[in-house]
Amino acid sequence: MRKARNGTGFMKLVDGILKGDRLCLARSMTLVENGDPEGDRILLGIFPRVGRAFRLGITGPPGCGKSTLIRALAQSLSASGKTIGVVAVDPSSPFTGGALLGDRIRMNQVAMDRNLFIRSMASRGSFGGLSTTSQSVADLLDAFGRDYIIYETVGVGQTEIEIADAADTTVVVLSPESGDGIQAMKAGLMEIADILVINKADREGVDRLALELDMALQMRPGCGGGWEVPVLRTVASRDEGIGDLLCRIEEHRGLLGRMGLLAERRESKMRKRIRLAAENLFRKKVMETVGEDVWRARVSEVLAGRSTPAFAAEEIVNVILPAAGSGGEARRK
Ligand SMILES: Nc1nc2c(ncn2[C@@H]2O[C@H](COP(=O)(O)OP(=O)(O)OP(=O)(O)O)[C@@H](O)[C@H]2O)c(=O)[nH]1
Ligand SMILES: [Mg+2]
Repeated sequence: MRKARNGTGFMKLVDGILKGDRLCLARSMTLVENGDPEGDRILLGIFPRVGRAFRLGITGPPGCGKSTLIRALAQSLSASGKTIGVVAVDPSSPFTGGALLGDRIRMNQVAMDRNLFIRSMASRGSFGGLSTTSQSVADLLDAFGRDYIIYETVGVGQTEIEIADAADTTVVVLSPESGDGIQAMKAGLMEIADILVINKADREGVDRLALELDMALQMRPGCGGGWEVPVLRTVASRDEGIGDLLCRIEEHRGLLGRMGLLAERRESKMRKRIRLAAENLFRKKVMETVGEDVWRARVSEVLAGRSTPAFAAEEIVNVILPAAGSGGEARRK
C-alpha cells in the first residue's frame, strides 16, 4: 500500500474502482475501514459516481437466516445478469463459512460468481463509527458499478438498525423459532421494515408469528406512498419464496421512484448520515484534543463540589470549540 500513501496512489485506486478492478476495490475498502486519510480522498474521487446502485438492507435476529436469504437473492439477481455487492456487518456466520460451509456446491458458486462481491466487516474497532464506515464501503461498491448493494446486519443494537435503515428498501427477517416477533417489536425493527419476511417457514409457529406481525403492523403508522408492508414467507435454505420477495422489493423500489420518495428518502438519510459522521468526528476530537491535565482538573473540581458534570462538559467542549465559548468559567463557583 506504499503507493497509496504517497499521495498519488489514491488516484490509481479511484481509476481502478471506476474501471471495475476488484483488487483496487478491495484495497480501497481496507483503507476506508482503517480510517486512513487516503480512504477519504478515494471517497471524494468516486463520489460523483455514487448513487446509481439500489441499496437493500436486510436485518433480523441472529441466526434467522439472513446470510442464507441474501445468498439466494444474490444468486437469483446474478442469474438475471445483475451485479451485486454485499456488505455483511459483523456476521457471526460469515459468507465464507458458517451458513454456507455445509453447502459446498453453493459456496463455490457464490465464490466464483463475478457478478457478486462480498465484503465482511467486523464491528469491533471500526474507525469513525460502524454505520458511517459500512455506508462508505457501500459507496465504493456503488461507484464500482454494482446494480444492487445488500447490507446484512443483525437486528439488535442501535447501530445495526441504523445501517439497515440507511438502505432504500429495508427487509426485516424473522424466524418462527425463537419468539422473534416480540423481540423484533421491542428492538424497533417493525418501524424500519418496508417488507417483513418470515424465513424458516418450514418450521413450526409460522402462522402464529404471521398473526403477531399483522397485529403489530396495524399499530404502526403507514410508511408513505400508500405502501402496505407485506408479510412474506421464505425457506431460504431451499430457495423457496425468493422470487416473490424479489418481486416485492422491485415493487417497493418502483413505488419509491414513481412517488418521488426515493430522492426524498435519500436526502433525509444522507442528513442522518452526515449528522452521525459529525458526531463521530466530534467524539474523536474530544479524545484527541483534550489533554490529561484538563480532564484531571475538571474531574477534581466536580468531585470537590465546585462544578457539575454538565458545566465540566461544557468547558471540555469549549477547549475544542473556543469560538463557542459561553462562559463555563463564570458558571463555576
Ligand atoms: N430450516 C431452515 N433452516 C434455515 C433456513 N434458512 C437458513 N437456515 C439455517 O439457519 C442457520 C442460520 O442461517 P444464517 O443464514 O447463517 O443466519 P443469519 O441470520 O445470517 O445468522 P447470523 O449472521 O449469525 O445472525 C443455518 O444453519 C441455515 O442453514 C430455512 O429457511 N429453513
Ligand atoms: Mg449471517
